[in-house]
Amino acid sequence: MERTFLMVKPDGVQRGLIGKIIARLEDKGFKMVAGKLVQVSQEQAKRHYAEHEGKDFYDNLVNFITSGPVFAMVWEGDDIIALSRMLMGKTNVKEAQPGTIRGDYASHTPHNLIHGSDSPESSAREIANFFEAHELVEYDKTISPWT
Ligand code: IDP
Repeated sequence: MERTFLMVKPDGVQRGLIGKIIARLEDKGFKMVAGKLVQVSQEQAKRHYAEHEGKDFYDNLVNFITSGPVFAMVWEGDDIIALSRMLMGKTNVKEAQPGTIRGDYASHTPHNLIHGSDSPESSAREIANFFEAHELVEYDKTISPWT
């Protein structure tokens, strides 16, 4: 079972899309194990986007992600890192297919509504940047054999 860090970005929170985005992940059969509203600090944002430091969009990205609250989450499921990125759609909203979260709701990059980890290493690092271990809830869903 794999875990990933997923975050509704400030545009998604302001647009009232937290519920719709969570519904897509629940509908797919994944399990939320942690979730909270967070005002991201500059330091936390820089840690989160460290791989993009030096790129031309980096300053805008840090400003964007700290511009309002985000909804930070940890989700669990088989192959969830790859599968949740498929549900999210491509980074560039012009390439995000209809049927994906970004394809259906986002019309301007970098305002692409959702972040999702791209590897197990990023997932572990990103979860630790937002959550204490005790905030992750272990529980079973009786439906899990069917998903
Ligand atoms: P991802 O969010 O799909 O994993 P990344 O390449 O990790 O994509 O980029 C992180 C975020 O930075 C993107 O979601 C988007 O908000 C922003 N971003 C990425 N590339 C560009 C760009 O070329 N111009 C403006 N913003 C960008």
